[in-house]
Amino acid sequence: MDKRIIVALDVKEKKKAIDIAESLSDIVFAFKINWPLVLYSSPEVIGEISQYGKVICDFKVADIPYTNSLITERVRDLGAWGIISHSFLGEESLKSVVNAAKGMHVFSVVAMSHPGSDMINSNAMQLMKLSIECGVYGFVAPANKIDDLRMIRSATDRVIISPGIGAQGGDPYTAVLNGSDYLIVGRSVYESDKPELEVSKLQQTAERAIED
Ligand code: U5P
Repeated sequence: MDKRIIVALDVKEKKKAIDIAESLSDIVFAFKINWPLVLYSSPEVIGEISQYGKVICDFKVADIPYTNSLITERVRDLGAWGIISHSFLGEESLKSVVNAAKGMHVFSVVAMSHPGSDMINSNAMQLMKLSIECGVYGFVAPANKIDDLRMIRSATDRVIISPGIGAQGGDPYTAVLNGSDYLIVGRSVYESDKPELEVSKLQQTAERAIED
């Protein structure tokens, strides 16, 4: 069975991030790096974590096309497998990310998991249409907002990666059943005494949902 878990490494200590990545390298689909880890260490952490698996940079790129290109090129050169971009900035901005990615996998945010995300989530269909036209590889859609997730799944066959499990209330079984391909999990894993056990349990739950 394919690996289904993406671990978000939102920790402040680089050593902790690397230790967790090393211990989970055989059982996760990928690692997700967000601004906190980069800002507490250095951009080179992208390459260092890449030694233990695919790295998706969750930088939610959201700027003018030229700046987006500079960010995306640098992320690719540092060794990332994927990058997460916002889509609400419009076609030119998102296209600049896709073009600069040159083979790196671009995921577009079309809905979010936090309270108050209605402003973006209510425009998810329009953002998806634009993202598909721009040639994104996949989407970020919330695991804890099942109506939004289901609607997004119904509009695409592309890959959906979903945060919002555990600490944000989402249930992994329900998320996979309603369209998530990969579950993004941060605190439930890196705050656990046994991150490997936590990932294994999530993986088993995802497999059960796929079989059902
Ligand atoms: N993330 C969300 N929701 C979104 C998009 C991204 O939680 O809609 C990111 C967070 O920034 C964090 C991870 O890096 O996914 C979720 O972590 P946790 O809530 O599992 O600790």
